[in-house]
Amino acid sequence: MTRVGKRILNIGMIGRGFMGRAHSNAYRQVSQFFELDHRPCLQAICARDPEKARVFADKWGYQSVEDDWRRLIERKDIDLIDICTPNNTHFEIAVAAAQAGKIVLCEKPLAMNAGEARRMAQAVQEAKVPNLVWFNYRRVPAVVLSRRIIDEGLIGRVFHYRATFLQDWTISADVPMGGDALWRLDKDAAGSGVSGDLITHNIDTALYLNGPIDSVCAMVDTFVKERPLQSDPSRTEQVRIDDACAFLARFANGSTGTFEATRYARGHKARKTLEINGELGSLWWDLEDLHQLHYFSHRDPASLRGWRTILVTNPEHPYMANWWVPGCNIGYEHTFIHTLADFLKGLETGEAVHPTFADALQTQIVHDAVLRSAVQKTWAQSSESSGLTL
Ligand code: SOE
Repeated sequence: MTRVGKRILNIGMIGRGFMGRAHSNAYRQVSQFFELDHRPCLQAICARDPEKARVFADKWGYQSVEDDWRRLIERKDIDLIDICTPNNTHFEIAVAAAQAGKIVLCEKPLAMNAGEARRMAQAVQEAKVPNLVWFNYRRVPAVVLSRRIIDEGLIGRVFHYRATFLQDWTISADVPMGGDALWRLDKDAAGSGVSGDLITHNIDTALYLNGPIDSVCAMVDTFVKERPLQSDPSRTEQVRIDDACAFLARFANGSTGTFEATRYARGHKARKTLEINGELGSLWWDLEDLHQLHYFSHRDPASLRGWRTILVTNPEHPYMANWWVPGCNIGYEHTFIHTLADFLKGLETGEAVHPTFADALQTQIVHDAVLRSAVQKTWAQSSESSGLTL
């Protein structure tokens, strides 16, 4: 306990890359902006290169450094393990952490495939440890507001769900693959390409807003067939990840969906969009302009009907009362702070905070179906029951 009576939650962070930074920032900020019983303490950072780990520890305020995640998990002074390493390491670390009785948080996608994800979800369920996957876009205020609008019946029966995630950073054939940051281009480390890295975000957002996806029909493509290796730029190897992925979906609620993700959409950096068309209205949102939610209501008087743009910064809007004054925006990093704030609240109430590992398993099941469908060139079922409590 601290002097002000907060329960200290000792964090053991594994990974010091982009996500290690995004999560560390959330641990440092959350207590300043949200009233919570728990106060995170940055107890240890773990990374393979001890020197780089020390530099990271100094910058972010971690108390100690480890270079072996197994040792970190054995430590009695660690309550929570946060996994921010490449996808091919999530399974082993998460299962070991759960078996050691630690709270486990994992960066997305949860696993390399649904088989791994299922065993991870079982491990946290058997160990009865709180768990969460950092699909952070569920916590954009405008996305949460969309869910409220849908739940209040304001757009009525949904006909269409449309999602994109467009980037352009791998168009040059000179971009190397493998190693720091660029492991996302290496199939052995990432498992897949944009389908795992970007479309899983959109699947998670869709499951949150529009419910389960029953079946999918997909295609994938790889435009740059060979790339130099980051570890040895004089060598090139075959690219085995998907550069672009698109699929049609049938949702359990009867609506149809289209999903597209690519790293070859010149001019787009992180254009994650969603559009939902219902009988009574529609919603449209874009991550690159994350405070603006576009809403059309067919119930408006005919002469006034038109798309309205809601600036989602009022205290009445999700999370915004915790920040500044209306009109003063927040950004990408806040979605991680919101995720953590909700998770810490869940520790107080004992209620699961979503997406849990079991929720992320559902996303992984859809993702597996997408890849299966693309290979088999046919529709694939994506609604297999996980048999786990969500
Ligand atoms: C890839 O460029 C990436 O950083 C993803 O790995 C993140 O999950 C996404 O939120 C932004 O893009």
